[in-house]
Amino acid sequence: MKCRRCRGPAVIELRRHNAGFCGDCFLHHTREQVKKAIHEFDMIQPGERVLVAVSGGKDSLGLWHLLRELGYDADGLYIGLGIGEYSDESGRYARDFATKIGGKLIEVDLPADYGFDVPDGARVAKRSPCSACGLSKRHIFNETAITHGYDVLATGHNLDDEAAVLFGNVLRWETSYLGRQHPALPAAPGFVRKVKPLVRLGERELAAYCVLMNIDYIVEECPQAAGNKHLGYKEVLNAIEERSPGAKATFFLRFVERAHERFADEAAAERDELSPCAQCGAPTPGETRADAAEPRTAQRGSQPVCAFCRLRNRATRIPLRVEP
Ligand code: Q46
Ligand code: ZN
Repeated sequence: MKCRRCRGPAVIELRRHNAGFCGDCFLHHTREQVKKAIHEFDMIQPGERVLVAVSGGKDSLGLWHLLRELGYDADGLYIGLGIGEYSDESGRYARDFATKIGGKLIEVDLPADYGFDVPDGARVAKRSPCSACGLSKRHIFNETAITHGYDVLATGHNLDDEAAVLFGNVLRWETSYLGRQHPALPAAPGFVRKVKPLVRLGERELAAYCVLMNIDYIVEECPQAAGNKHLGYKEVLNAIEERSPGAKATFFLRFVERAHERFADEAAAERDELSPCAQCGAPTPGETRADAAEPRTAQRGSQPVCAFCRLRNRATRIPLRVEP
């Protein structure tokens, strides 16, 4: 097979694009896909400060590298989740990579800074590990980006991730989640802008990018991932992609283009009704379905307490602190 761009020998075939690429032209293709996503969705303006959430995996380290290559002012944020050796190891990859590229890495440690780890948080809150973990990461990403004055938070969600999330949201017709699923969520009071510049690239492309760029990343899967629904959705989508190359990209990118808008009003209305958490100040809904399972003591007067603070309170048994 020949490279589509230079006609030299191809080293990677991308069936979705019905094309093969040599190493250099594949790297060019990868950068072009990131540039295209950034421009198409107005993700980052020149001169803005970007905080990249890095886990030590291929997607987030690849994203950090790509953004710096494209000339963006991008620093990294690593969160230690307290998942045993996996966290020790992933932290090492993130730190080594930051040192290698001379990048600034902000580190937050869930056990040291917030008093609990993901396995304990999941156990006491009777949530799945990924649910407790996702809630904690979203909270800390947003809080850290705001505290450190970044304009935008970038995460390494790729096309496979987004298609799997969309698949799950459609299976349950989670209309409010569908309204929030977009490659670029604008800033709002209490929320930094959040962007996903890898939405036009698949997992395999990120792995190939890291290999070609000599980026060392953690290959082991998180031990808490077993039973994660998204892994099952990915398998289903991979089987469909195998028969119909390009199906994943069409599914997700056409949703963004043609259907997202239909659900956006509901998500915007929910965002407008948020009020500050009594403990941390982050925007949070009042009582919701999820709250109903939480102790009533989580609410004081009309001031709600956010899901992250409630998780933290239960995991650390810190008495509720409410500002007078
Ligand atoms: S780190 Fe956390 Fe993932 Fe591990 S507990 Fe689940 S969400 S699988 S990206
Ligand atoms: Zn809070």
